[in-house]
Amino acid sequence: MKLTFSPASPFARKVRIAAIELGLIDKIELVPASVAPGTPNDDYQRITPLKKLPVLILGNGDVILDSYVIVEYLNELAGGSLIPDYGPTRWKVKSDHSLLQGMLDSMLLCRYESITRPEALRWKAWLEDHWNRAWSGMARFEARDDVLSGPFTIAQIGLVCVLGYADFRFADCGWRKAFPRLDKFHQKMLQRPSVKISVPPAA
Ligand SMILES: N[C@@H](CCC(=O)N[C@@H](CS)C(=O)NCC(=O)O)C(=O)O
Repeated sequence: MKLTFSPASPFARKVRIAAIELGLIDKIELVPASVAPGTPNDDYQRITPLKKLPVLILGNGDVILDSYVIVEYLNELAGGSLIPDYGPTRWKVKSDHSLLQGMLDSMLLCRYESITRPEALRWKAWLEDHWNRAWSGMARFEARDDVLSGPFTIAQIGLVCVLGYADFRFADCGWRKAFPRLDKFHQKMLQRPSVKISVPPAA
């Protein structure tokens, strides 16, 4: 299997952490890919019209896209428990992950708005709105004991990726001071080799 990959991508990081935890990382070749809004990449778009990474390319050429769906696929392949199989816990974990995914989407849009978009076209209120969504999400998880001290699932992986991306791209945002329980959670998670090895490189 091949995974299109960038060490800066929090979505690709999510899949990498899951693959390590599930014991599948040795079966996956990480293929560097470079994508950015406003920049054509015809070769990559032949793999996925959405021109986003990561995607997982199977041995038979099938393409699985969206980081959540890739993790779901790997979890099934390995018989893992990153996504609970049934019952209320399943829906709680999936819903928590959706919130975290939305937070990552908003953070990425903030990054694109402040770096990629030409300066004259930037929209401050829109950027602040998206940052506020990510920040409000962090405040929500600060109060979620069940996630902060619960079993290791896709929700915890998603939260690690949000906090790592905040460190990587928004180093001065002050999340540790504002959310001390998230800080403690993050420190605990960094003891896992999968989390430690996938920390984004210094910007
Ligand atoms: N929902 C997608 C989001 C993936 C995504 O937004 N990836 C970013 C890289 S971190 C990307 O490819 N951006 C390029 C673009 O939006 O043009 C997933 O979870 O895989």
